[in-house]
Amino acid sequence: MKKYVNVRLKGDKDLKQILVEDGVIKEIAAEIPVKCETIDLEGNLTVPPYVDPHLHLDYVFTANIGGQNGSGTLFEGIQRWSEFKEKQTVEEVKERAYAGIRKEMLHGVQCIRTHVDVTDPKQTSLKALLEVKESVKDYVDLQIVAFPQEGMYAYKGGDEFVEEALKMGADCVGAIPHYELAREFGEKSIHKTVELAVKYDKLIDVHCDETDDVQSRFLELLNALVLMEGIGSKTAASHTCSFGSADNSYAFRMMKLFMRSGINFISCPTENIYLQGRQDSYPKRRGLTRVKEFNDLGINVCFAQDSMSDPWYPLGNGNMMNILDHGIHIAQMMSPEEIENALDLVTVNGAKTMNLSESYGIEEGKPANFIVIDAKNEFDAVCERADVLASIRNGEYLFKKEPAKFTHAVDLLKA
Ligand code: 17E
Ligand code: FE2
Repeated sequence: MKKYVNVRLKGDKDLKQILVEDGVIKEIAAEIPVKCETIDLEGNLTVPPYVDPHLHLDYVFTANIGGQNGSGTLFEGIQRWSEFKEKQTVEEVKERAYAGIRKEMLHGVQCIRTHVDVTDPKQTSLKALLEVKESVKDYVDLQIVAFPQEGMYAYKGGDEFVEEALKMGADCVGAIPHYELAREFGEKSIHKTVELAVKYDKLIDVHCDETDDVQSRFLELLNALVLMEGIGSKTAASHTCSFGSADNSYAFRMMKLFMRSGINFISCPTENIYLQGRQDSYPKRRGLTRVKEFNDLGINVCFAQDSMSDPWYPLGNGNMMNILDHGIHIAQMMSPEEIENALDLVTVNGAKTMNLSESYGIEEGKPANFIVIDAKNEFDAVCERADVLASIRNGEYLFKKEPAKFTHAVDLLKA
């Protein structure tokens, strides 16, 4: 047994103590009179681990392998990747994926959903990520999306590769309707996605309408089908950039339907502000979906990293605070209440999207998984883009680090 003391939980005025037994939270209270090993969290903000619900671990650190993406568009990224992917080996994908996970882990992420490109007859990426998933399970919850990067129908046999991947152990059905060669094929891919999810009892995560084209409305069909099947809460619509360009009369009608289905939204703020708006002159669109409006309506929405140095996006380091910072700026979410709850966008909302709520959260009976942030309250955490000082999983440190210390000139500025 061990006891964490001086724990500052979200929304609590008073510090708490957390008692952990066999990696599980046994009790949370102001004072727990049990004699055991004691760990002092020094009043720092303690929240459930960061969640990155949308990342491409088979792509990480390939930015310069397939040649430069000169136009900076989604479509050139797909072209670059397509030229490169045949050459990779399972070992290489594993090595890159481990490096990507390690980066995220060291920023306090403990739950990752990775898309894995299955439009490949050799299934190199999938084989690698299935192995990786198993070997990292003590450190991160890893979900795998069977993602047909080059289309279910634009790529010959793409739909069959998705189905095969589900049989091999992928957790979620993926799709990319805006990349199919005609609208009808995009729609067909959405029908296929829902059909496969029902058949194999899997979650859904679609790269949906990742374009500025307001005519791209696959989200409407996806939402309608999962609503009718009653699996909205098991479904995520990633990106939905075009919905950020849709006009209000359409958007308001749709948002009512999103509330009915319980569908989840994943926005990738750094990625999409970089990739979208490329054919705009000025004014130039931001490429983000309606994050603020979803959040106001209680439609679940979360932020994700998407890329770490790949043909789509040259930067990215797994620091969810960086993603959050961009997201709340681009989505204009800075009311006192929005700042107070901002961390939800990279923690609990992501966990809900991943359907992890049973094992996620700082509550009695759940695994003792949490991170300690170098701040005394939510506002300072966000305003200072505060670092993660420790990540604790099943009651054990994944890492612990000392807060930054300043010397010399800063003494002159003492209050
Ligand atoms: N593939 C895709 O279709 N969209 C993206 N944003 C990335 C990969 C990173
Ligand atoms: Fe993506």
